[in-house]
Amino acid sequence: MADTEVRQPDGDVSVGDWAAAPLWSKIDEGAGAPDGTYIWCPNNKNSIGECSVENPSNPGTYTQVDIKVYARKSAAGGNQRGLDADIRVGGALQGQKTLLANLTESFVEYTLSWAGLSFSQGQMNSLQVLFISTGTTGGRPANRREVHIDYYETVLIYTVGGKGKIKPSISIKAMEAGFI
Ligand SMILES: [Ca+2]
Repeated sequence: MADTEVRQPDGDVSVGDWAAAPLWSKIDEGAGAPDGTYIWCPNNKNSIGECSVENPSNPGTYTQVDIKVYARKSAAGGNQRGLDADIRVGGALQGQKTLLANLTESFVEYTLSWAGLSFSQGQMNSLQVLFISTGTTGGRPANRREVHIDYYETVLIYTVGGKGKIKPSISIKAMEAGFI
């Protein structure tokens, strides 16, 4: 049985062309509570920013990382502007994914998952999240659009006891409830 733990950005690793530093404190409030302060990538650049994430507080084996990112582009129409994301654990990127190739002008929460992981609590202390603006940056100035992020939440999925073992007390409860 898996549990979840929500963690927030807690430091800047690489600002890139994103503004305004510090980035992490503007995107750390979590899903369901956008505070209106956002970071942005300028309308003439695509760039990668990276933040560290709060350490997990539970021992166990971390098998999946989900992210929830609240993003938009600065105005309707104009250039196609998108956002990709990646996560890094122990210095290793886990595979870049696309949130959306062309963001809307309204903030929307996008989710992505990295499944099939197997990291200890200690290894997950090194978790970092990346935000990668994509799309068109040139053309007529009137068509250029910034990429905005209001929050970037991380949901860590872990199993207590490691290796996916189910604690006896939990499995008995599951049997009683008819789940097994
Ligand atoms: Ca914010």
